[in-house]
Amino acid sequence: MTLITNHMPTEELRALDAAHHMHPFTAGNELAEKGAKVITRAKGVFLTDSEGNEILDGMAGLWCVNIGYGRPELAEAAARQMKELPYYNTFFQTTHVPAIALSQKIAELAPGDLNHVFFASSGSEANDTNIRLIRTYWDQKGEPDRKVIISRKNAYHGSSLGSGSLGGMSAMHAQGGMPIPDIHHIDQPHWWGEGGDMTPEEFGIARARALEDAILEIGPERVAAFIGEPVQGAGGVIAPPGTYWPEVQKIVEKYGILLVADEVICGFGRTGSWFGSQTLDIKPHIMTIAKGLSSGYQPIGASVVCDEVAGVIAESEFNHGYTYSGHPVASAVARENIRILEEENIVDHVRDVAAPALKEAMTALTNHPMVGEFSSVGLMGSLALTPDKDTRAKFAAEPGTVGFICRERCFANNLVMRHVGDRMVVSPPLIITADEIGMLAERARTALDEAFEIVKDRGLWAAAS
Ligand code: PXG
Repeated sequence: MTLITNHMPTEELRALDAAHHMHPFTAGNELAEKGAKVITRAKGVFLTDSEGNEILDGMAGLWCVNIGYGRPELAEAAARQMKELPYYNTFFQTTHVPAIALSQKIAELAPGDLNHVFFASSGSEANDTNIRLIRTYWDQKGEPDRKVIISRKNAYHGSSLGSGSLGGMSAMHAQGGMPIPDIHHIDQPHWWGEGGDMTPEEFGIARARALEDAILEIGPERVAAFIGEPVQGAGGVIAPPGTYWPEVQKIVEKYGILLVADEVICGFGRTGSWFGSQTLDIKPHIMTIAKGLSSGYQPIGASVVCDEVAGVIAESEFNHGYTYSGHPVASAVARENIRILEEENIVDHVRDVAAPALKEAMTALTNHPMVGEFSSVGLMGSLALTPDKDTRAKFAAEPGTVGFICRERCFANNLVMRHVGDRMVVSPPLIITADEIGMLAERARTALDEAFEIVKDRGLWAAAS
């Protein structure tokens, strides 16, 4: 038997990884040749890799480690719960204290009458739950024709068949038979990339009206719901113009359809409020949560449901659930995570300290020749890379070529920033200090300088015609 530990040489770990481990969203052969970066430990906002590098994690893992790495309280909560009751289910008329305590707390924090929680182990599962909840709701209301869920191109709602179909990622739809029927995608409110000559305000209204156009085209009696991330995350941190959500809200109300806010990234403080819906003044009937719910320390997600929808669903048996719905250890860890977020006023820290500091430090990068804008809401933001700031031009090269070069230079400078096409996204742990934000921006500038040289050397400094 091979005992595999942190102390093994990196090359051996990489070889074993390449031999046996299939990575998500990765070209396997390419990675096998290059070798994966092996992360061995983490504390606060810093990761350590197997070569001893200290890397500033500008992505909070995958947008999820809100309270930062290495909080022993969460480990203790997990150990305590594992000793007392490591597992029991919530099917067939049973329950347990961790699920009760967590659902009560979520209901207390969630806006409006979002008082009911259906647990899952991820955001994807929670969005699959939502599809079935929404369609079952309309069935039970006597409107079984209302099946169509409207979403947006370039949305991300997960990777399972249902949630991936809700999402609007064309590269995902190209594989494995997505989207499932009765999901309709409208254009996204991405002014920088698609706004043309309109002002952001005009464009926000226009893209909201695309929802009304779609409802009318499909037939209002067939439309069940609209789903959107308050601020699109995986799509490149697309903060919609201020006019967008108020207009969407009006349209949703006019046609009496359900509104789902996918808060998987925005929830639990990321935007400077507990939920993105509060920051953007959205009134959803259902919220999807995951990630920051446990700061990623345990896999857990949920659908948070309003009184009306939960009341209708409760009228008969809802034939849906996961073995790990409300898993006691995940629930106990999530509850402890929320205690820390509350007691350490981390959401206020985002709003009052970290978000303004990030905006200032990253906006200063817009004097770099390659950076067109920095757009952010709270502690999620993105830099637009462009060969021509005035026209917001795209690069002539395949989208993402320049972004990838920039991401590689970030890595080389011990900074994790992800690229989405040619936008560089940032979403650090919420506990990041002003000094650490300064370090983040400094490393980003060095990476941009190095990437700029490479871009010029390779003849990529050219706008698409
Ligand atoms: N909704 C949203 C808004 C998300 O961002 C999901 C649902 C799915 O959650 P799970 O827990 O099933 O992954 C997500 C996940 C990236 C990246 O690199 C983003 C996500 C996941 C993985 C990678 O941007 N978002």
